[in-house]
Amino acid sequence: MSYFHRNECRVCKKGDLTRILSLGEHPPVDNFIEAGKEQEEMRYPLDVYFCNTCSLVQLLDIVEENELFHGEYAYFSSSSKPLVDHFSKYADDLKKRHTLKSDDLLVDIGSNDGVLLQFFTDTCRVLGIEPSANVADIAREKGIETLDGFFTEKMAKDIVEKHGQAKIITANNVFAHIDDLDEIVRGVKVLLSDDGVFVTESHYLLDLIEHMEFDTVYHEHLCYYSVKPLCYLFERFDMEVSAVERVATHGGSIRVFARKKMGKPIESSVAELLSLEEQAGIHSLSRFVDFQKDAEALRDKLVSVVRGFRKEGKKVTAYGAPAKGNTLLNFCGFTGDDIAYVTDTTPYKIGRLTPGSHIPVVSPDILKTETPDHILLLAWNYRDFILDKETELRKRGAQFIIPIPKVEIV
Ligand code: DWN
Ligand code: ZN
Repeated sequence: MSYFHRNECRVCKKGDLTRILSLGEHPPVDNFIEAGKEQEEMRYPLDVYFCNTCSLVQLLDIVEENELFHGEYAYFSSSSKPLVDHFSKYADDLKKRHTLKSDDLLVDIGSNDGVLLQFFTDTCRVLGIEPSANVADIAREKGIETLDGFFTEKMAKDIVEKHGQAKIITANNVFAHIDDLDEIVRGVKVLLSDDGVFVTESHYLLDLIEHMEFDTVYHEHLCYYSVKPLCYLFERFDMEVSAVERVATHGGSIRVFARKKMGKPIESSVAELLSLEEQAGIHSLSRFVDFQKDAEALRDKLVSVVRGFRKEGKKVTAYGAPAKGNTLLNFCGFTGDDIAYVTDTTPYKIGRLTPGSHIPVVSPDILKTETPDHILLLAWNYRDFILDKETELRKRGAQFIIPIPKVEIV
């Protein structure tokens, strides 16, 4: 298992970079392990940098992608109902924005278990691209043609030869995971029709910094996008950002529409969000000077709350085993002595241990009979849905600890 350190920004290729956050050494957050395999675990530096040229916030320690996305990838987008609902609405929004004919092709890069494409199978031709075979198989079971592997310019040429160019290409919670962005954008230019649109959705830097969502920092997430560096990137390929939308998913995300330059007008949403970013200061290094201190302060508060409860003999468990939850657990240094178990709805995760903290992941069924005193909500991005769903558990006396954007007990 290997990683390497990049010395230049992956968008502008300049080397004027400043480290703004260091979370220590962490194992890949989606590598849930079987008991007995704790010793095999590798840890890598988890440091975040700011590019003083194009303002891209990014990781420069890159874990080899087959170490992160492999035949046993643990993330199934359809494991969270709120996320399936999100992609259903996303599909409706896209259909409203872009009239699709039955012969049009929609390609989803990083299509996971077909969570978005499933809403287009009766509208147009669809094609998924997914490197994790175990997840891609679920999409195929839904009748969604899915190519194995990582998207490349060569794959784009092969797709055009066989299927023609695409009217829409999407990349959801994928475009932030790519080290060689140039390869992807070159491939998109080959695959996208001249009147087509490339739509990416990634968690949004403005939400991350304003709501202290530092747990969304992990090795899969190489970029923490704002509009400015994305405009810079597409400009380098004679493409343009034509529209942007903020969406609520994953603690706050940004949906970015890009296209080949054809002289068409740019939506006002782009200038509006660029100006909001400028006012919020996220194009300047100074906005990030307290990031490390603020993250450590939240960590120290959470550790003192959890260990305070444990000293009182209380039982503390966790709810949801999201990728970000593992960054938080490991940054806090929690182990099974602090958190007895983590419940999660993903069959693949149940029966395994969380990476680094080695806490058992169990089925939520346990909560039908057990009432922990306190439950750390690691999947805080589904807070309303979960607190509503667990009303009865809370009536039985369980209190939830919400870690982000600030530690609170509800
Ligand atoms: O980039 C990525 C982000 C955007 O999505 C991927 N690397 C992986 C994933 O990150 P995540 O694991 O933090 O995503 P979620 O959707 O916040 O994960 C939620 C977890 O909580 C899932 O494992 C399912 C689980 N869950 C649960 O146990 N009970 C979710 C809900 C809603 C529930 O009620
Ligand atoms: Zn840069």
